[in-house]
Amino acid sequence: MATITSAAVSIPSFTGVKAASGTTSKVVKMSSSPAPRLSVKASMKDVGVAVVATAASAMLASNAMAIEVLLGGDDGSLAFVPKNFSVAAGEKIVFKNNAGFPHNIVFDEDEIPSGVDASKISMNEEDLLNAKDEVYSVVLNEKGEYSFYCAPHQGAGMVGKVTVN
Ligand SMILES: [Cu+2]
Repeated sequence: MATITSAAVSIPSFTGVKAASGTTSKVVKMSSSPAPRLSVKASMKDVGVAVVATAASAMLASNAMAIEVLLGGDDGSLAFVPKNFSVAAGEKIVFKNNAGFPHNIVFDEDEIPSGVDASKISMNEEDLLNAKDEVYSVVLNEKGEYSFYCAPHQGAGMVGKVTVN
């Protein structure tokens, strides 16, 4: 009787993907199809590999769950869209330059959970996203409420709040 051990179907090294994304990495584009195209001529042996690859890409897809926040409204408003939202702990937040830039994202050190270092999740106040669709992404792991603002437009009301559940 053949038995399949869990080791035979385990997929190593994917936990590394999340760790590598870090807390303040700039992401250029997220691919919606992480799995390479599989050849139709695949041999039986390759088919086994393909099944594992499919499971792996499904895992990647769930790890890659992210919320997108636009910087600047389509109507030209200097705002985060949405400006108030919730994410799960560990979910990626992708801030995307849309209109009225340059923008940046700075977390308010007095309005984030205690123990979280604002400088590790913020852009430098001097750094700006200057081009359309340029993104800044961040992963928040501590639950709680975080207030943030765009340094150039804080006075114009470009502020936001995210609740991490
Ligand atoms: Cu701004």
